[in-house]
Order: sequence, then structure tokens, then C-alpha cells
Amino acid sequence: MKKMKRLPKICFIDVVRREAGSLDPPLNLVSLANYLLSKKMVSKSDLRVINSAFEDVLSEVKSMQPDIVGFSVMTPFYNDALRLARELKKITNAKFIIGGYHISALPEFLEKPFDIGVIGEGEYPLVNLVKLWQKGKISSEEYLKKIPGIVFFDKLGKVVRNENEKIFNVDDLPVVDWSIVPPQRVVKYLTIPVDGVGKSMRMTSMYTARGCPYNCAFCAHRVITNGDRRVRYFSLKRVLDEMVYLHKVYKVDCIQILDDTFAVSKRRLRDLIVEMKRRGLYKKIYFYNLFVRANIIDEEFAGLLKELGTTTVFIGIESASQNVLKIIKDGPLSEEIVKTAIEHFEKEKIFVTGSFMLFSPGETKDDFLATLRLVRWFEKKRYAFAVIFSVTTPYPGTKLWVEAIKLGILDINKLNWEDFVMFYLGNFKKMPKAFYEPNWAGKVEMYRYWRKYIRISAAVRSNLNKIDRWEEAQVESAERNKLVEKAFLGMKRAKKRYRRFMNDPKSAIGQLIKRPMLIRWMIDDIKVMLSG
Ligand code: B12
Ligand code: SF4
Repeated sequence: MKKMKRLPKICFIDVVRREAGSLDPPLNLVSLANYLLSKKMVSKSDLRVINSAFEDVLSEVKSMQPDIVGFSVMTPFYNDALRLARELKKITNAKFIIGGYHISALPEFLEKPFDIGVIGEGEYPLVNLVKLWQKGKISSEEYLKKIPGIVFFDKLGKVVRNENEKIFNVDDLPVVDWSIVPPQRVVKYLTIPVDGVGKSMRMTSMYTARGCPYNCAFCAHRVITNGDRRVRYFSLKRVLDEMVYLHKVYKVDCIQILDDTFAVSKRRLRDLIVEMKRRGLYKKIYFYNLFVRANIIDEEFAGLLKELGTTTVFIGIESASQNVLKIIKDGPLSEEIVKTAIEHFEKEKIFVTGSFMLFSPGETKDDFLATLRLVRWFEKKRYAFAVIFSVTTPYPGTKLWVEAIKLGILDINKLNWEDFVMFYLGNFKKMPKAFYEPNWAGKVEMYRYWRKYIRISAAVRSNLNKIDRWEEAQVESAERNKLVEKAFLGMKRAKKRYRRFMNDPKSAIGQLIKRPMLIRWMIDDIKVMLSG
């Protein structure tokens, strides 16, 4: 009888930083891991996807003893990844593979303790690497040489870069099975305006396509597709299967689609609406902060998005200055185009998150002030949902990066990757490093402007209180998230609570009688946990 080859134990780590990263489950890694599962390259029980800032990576790895550790790393977190990998090397002999935007943009910078870097989309290279691991050849230069889409070290320690992997067929991707992460991590409660009323919704994220036809100067997305500009749509059947699964198993009623950019085709939108109606999801699932481009929004497009169930959209407004837009943004865009798009959304009662970029290359004081006027105009809009603002950052692999190196703005030998944060998710007051320091403002003045954005952003948030039932829904979301978080703390705490309940059942029952909705919420969440 032929001997079965053992499958490796794999631990994926989403490397993030508490102040700039998010606790959201990394959809990219979850779908990558699912691809391995679908190809039977790993078994569910030997697979973990963890978050470096919010989980205890060292003890997870110690107890799991994986054969492969996969690090997903964006540029601002590269130093953390390196530190973490060095620590982990002391407790495991696993192969260390690094993937994601940073190594994809700078493959020739592969350094130990990472053994292998994956350039671009990870699906095909990872399957090939697992096959090598099974054969016991994952350290063999001769075998590694044959795998497209990777970098590795040869016998002399020199970095070898293989040819790129070909563009991936997205219909090969299975429906994302979220049961590989704890159920409490899949869904969070978020308050969304639905038909004029604030509602606490169960939200998660998914992809419906990969790629973007544009090439904005600040955006690193093309390092993942090796420059390919095509949008690869997932089949509607697969998209709908995933929505049905999320709705049935996780009771999701709101989805954020994290495609590079959503809604570039009206036909696709129409088909999506038809399919949602046919599969019984119409008005059962709503959409939150869909990434859209203002220049493709007309009356019909906004109407279609409304019909789809879109509650809020996310628009990269970036700047009011034609001069700045020309430098940083691809495709036709102007203040007028942005304003018209926002007005189309307003007619459809779709809320808008506007994203602005501060201190861009070539930005004059007049440009900056024009953008400030635009953000103030936006602030007063009835359907303004949020103002997001960041500092223009020249990420490796972007047009800005190439230009900045050429002009000597960046010296590749003196870079601190921690500077490459464009906004601090956990602390908006902290201003990231401005790579393009203006000649019309010093540091103090720049920060004064930054604070203006903080105030405008807070004002927009507080305007939402005018929405019917908004505040109640906010309280509900916060409390339900707290309950979910508690559940995540695990059996140990649950046992403790049970003991406390048994010691003092009267006071616990008293609490529940006072607030009976707690029981319904707990039952909902327990059901979801069991089904997950
Ligand atoms: C959605 C998104 C977000 C979301 C969700 C992120 C998430 N964790 O899912 C939010 C809004 C939270 C976010 C926040 C940030 N983001 Co963001 N985001 C994006 C966006 C729009 C799409 C990313 C995506 O999901 N792509 C699709 C997936 C399938 O591709 P992928 O992530 O590249 O994964 C594939 C490969 O990289 C590879 N891979 C990835 N990891 C690994 C690991 C291993 C072991 C292997 C083998 C392969 C592998 O395989 C994957 C599957 O094919 C891109 C811009 C764009 N249009 O592409 C920016 C982008 C990724 N973000 C970026 C940045 C900088 C950030 C922030 C750091 C911003 C900040 N605070 O300063 C934060 C960090 C948040 C965090 N991770 O905690 C930059 C990264 C640039 C860089 N060189 O690092 C991008 C490219 C935008 C830009 N300006 O160019 N982001
Ligand atoms: S910023 Fe958005 S529109 Fe521009 S290239 Fe990146 S994904 Fe595409």
C-alpha cells in the first residue's frame, strides 16, 4: 500500500500593530488558507490564522509546533515582523515564509530568518511549496528554483528571484469557510443607517473580484498582480453561495466587500441584484462602505447601488486640487466629478465616507486650502457618513516610490519602515510622518491642520446622532460586541462566570430580568458559535 504523505501544520500570522492595525480577521489569509484546504494541502485541525497584535503568537506557536509559519506583512509592520520572526526562530524549526505587499514590492530584500518570500498572489506558490515540504525538499535549491512567484536563498546565501507566477484564475477559489477562525472573530456589530433608521447589524467582509483597472500613484495593488490591470470577477454563483453561507451560518446581514475597487461595471451590478433576488437575499443583506470611484458614478449607477442594498459607500476624494489629483490619482477625477457623485448618492439616500489625502507631492497652500473647503462642504452634507484622512505615503512598488527614490526624497538605505503608516487606526490624533513636507508650513502648522481634520471628522460622526434610533443602535452594537468579546475570552472565563452564577444566582437572574434583551442576544450568539 502506498504510504500517505503527512500534511504540514501551518500557522499564518497577520502581522499588524495595535495602533495602526485592525482586529478584523484577515480576509486575505483566511481565503488563502481556504485555498490550501480545497487542494487538500492542509487539514483544518492543523491550521491557524492569528493576529500578531491581539493574540499571543509565541504561545500559539509553542503549543502548535507548526511546520510552516506564514507571515503576511505590509510595509509599516515589516520591522515588527522581523522582530517576531527572530523571537519565533528560538522556539521552532518551522520554515518561515513571508508574503504580502512588502516582500512583493521588494523581493530582493528578503532577509533571514525568513526562508522564502512569496511575490504577489500566494495561492499557487503556496500549494507548490507545501508539495515540496511533503517531499522533504523545501530547503533544496534545485527544487525551489522551479517554483514561480518566490524568492529564496541559494547555497551561498544569495537571494534568488524566480519568474513571476501567472495570473490566478479566481474561479478556482472555494467559498470562504470561516470556521478556521473562532466564530467570535468572524462577525462584528456595526451601526448602519438602513432606510433612514440606525440599525445594529452583524457585519463581515468578503471579496467578489480581484484587481483594479486604475493605477493611482500612491496605490501598491499592482505589486500583487505583477502589473496586471484586469479585474477578475468571481462567478456570481460563487459570490452568492458565499453570501448565503454567511447569512445562514453566521446570521450576517451586512457585508463589506473588500475588492480593490468595487462596482466598475453596471452590468455586473445588475446581474448581482438579479441573483440576490433569485437566491432570497434581497433586503436581507445590506452593504457597507463599498469602495467606489466617483468618476464612474452617474444617476443610474447610484440607483443600482441603492437597489443592491448599499447603505454607505467609500470614495477616495483625496484632494480638491486638479494639480494634486493629476499627480496622485489615475483616471478622470475633479472636485466637480466628486461633488456630482456625492449628490447622486444623496438622492438615493446612500451615505458617503469621504477619504482625503494630506500633504501630497506638489501640493501648494492654495491646493491644501481648497481641499479643506471641499471637506467642509462635505461635512455639511446630510448624507456624509465619515471623513477619513491620511498622509500621502510613497509605498514600495508605487509610482510615488519610484519617483521619490529618483528625486532623493527617499534613501533606500536609511528608511524606517515604521514611518510608512498613513493613519493610526487606534489613535487619529497621532500624525504619521509626512514624506512630502510642504514649504509653506512647518511641523506645528501641519499638525494644526491635521487637528482640523480630526474636528471635522468628529463633527460628521456626531451628526449621525440625528438619524432615527442611531444612539440606541450604537449602544446595542457596543454591548453586543462586548458580549462577543467576552465569549472569545474562552471557556476559562465562562467557567468562572458559571461558578459566580452558582454562588449568587439571585443577583445574576436579577440582572437578566432587568435587561431581558441580553438573553436574546446571548442565545443568538451561542447559536452562531455552535453552527460555526
Ligand atoms: C481592504 C484593504 C484594507 C482593509 C482590510 C485589510 C485586511 N486585513 O484585510 C483595511 C481598511 C482595514 C485596511 C487597513 C490598512 N491598510 Co489596507 N488595503 C486594503 C486594500 C484596498 C485591499 C487589500 C486586499 O484585501 N486585497 C486582496 C487580497 C486577496 O490580496 P492581498 O491582501 O494582497 O493578499 C494576497 C497576497 O498579498 C498574498 N499574501 C498576503 N499575505 C501572505 C502571507 C503568506 C504567507 C503568503 C504565502 C502570501 C500572502 O496572498 C494573498 C492572496 O492572494 C489595499 C489596496 C488595494 N486596492 O489593493 C490596501 C492596502 C493593502 N492597505 C495598505 C495599508 C498601508 C494599510 C494600513 C497599514 C493603513 C495604515 N493604518 O496606515 C492598514 C493596516 C490594517 C491591518 N492590516 O490591520 C497598503 C499596503 C501597502 C504596503 N506596501 O504595505 C495598500 C496596498 C494600500 C496602498 N496605499 O497602496 N486595508
Ligand atoms: S486607489 Fe483604488 S482606484 Fe486607485 S489604483 Fe488603487 S484600488 Fe485602484
